[in-house]
Amino acid sequence: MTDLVAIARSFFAHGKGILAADESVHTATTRLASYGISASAEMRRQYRDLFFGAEGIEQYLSGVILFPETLLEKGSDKKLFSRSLAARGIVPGVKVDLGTEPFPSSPDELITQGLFDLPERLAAYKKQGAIFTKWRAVIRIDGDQLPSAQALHENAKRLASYAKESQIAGLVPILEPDVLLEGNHSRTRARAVVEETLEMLFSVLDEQSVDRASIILKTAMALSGESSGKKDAPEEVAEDTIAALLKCVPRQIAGVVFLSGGQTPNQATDNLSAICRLSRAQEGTIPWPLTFSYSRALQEEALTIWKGEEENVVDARAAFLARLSKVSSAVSGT
Ligand code: 5MM
Repeated sequence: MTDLVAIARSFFAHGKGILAADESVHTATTRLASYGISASAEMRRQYRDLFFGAEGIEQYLSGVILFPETLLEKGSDKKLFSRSLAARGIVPGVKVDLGTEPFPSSPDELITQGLFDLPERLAAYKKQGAIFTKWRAVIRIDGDQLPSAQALHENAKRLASYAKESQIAGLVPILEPDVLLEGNHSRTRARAVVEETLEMLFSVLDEQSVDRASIILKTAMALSGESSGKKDAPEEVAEDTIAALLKCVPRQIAGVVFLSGGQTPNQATDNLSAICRLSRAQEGTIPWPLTFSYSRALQEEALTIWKGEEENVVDARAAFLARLSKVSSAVSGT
């Protein structure tokens, strides 16, 4: 277990964080299409290569979350992505959930699948070079109706079972209960749901005796819903997010990473900067290291430039590195 703790802590090296490049085939197809790029397996490989092949990413990235197919693919340097990342000191991991399905007792809510053959898949991913794993649960807010306690409980049980299996397999688990930005809720409501979600999660993790020291929490920030018409000040986001974490997250976990959740790259950077600033100002009271694990907020600007064209790769990579530099500065305060 000691090795897992050391690996989990290594993600929080000064100014570094995690790139979430684990879009499923469905999400990658939709995302590429939204930038006018028609998706295929080869185009998805080039999409990964755009980011992983950018020179200097190791200054900013401690880890990359891959989709399983990417573990078996090679970059334009003809090396396996997982090996070339590891050679640059960037730890490769893999998304191991199998996406969501409607929760039978509350069909407007989603439950994450993938426990059935998880031990076998974990063993295979480990052989293929994965050092850590990630499982995402999706939590929808709808007024005071959703999330239901039953859906929160079921998702928490599955996150806990996944975390336990991942630790048994010798792979650091990243637990991602993603409280969605979709909706017209207030920031206060989002904070209350983040708290309810995390309280449920950590109580179930304890029931299932999951080792706390080697888990990483990947959480949403406390933000007003995207159709609420409200734009939160970064300081407000920071205050509510830190308060929710302090109330619900045990001090022993290895660290907390944030998802961007559909915020613009600038919002995700500014909010993270305010969160980390507040954390530094409250030195001694915030027990865990904090950093980013963004997908959209890191990749969006580069995708706009790339358009799936080889001739745009250099400029797209420059935009990616510029955003990485800003997000890294947000974490380190430099
Ligand atoms: C990259 O998207 C990940 C996989 O999502 P799907 O299962 O829907 O394809 C997702 O888990 C991602 O790691 C997180 O949502 C963080 O990404 P954002 O864009 O919210 O930072």
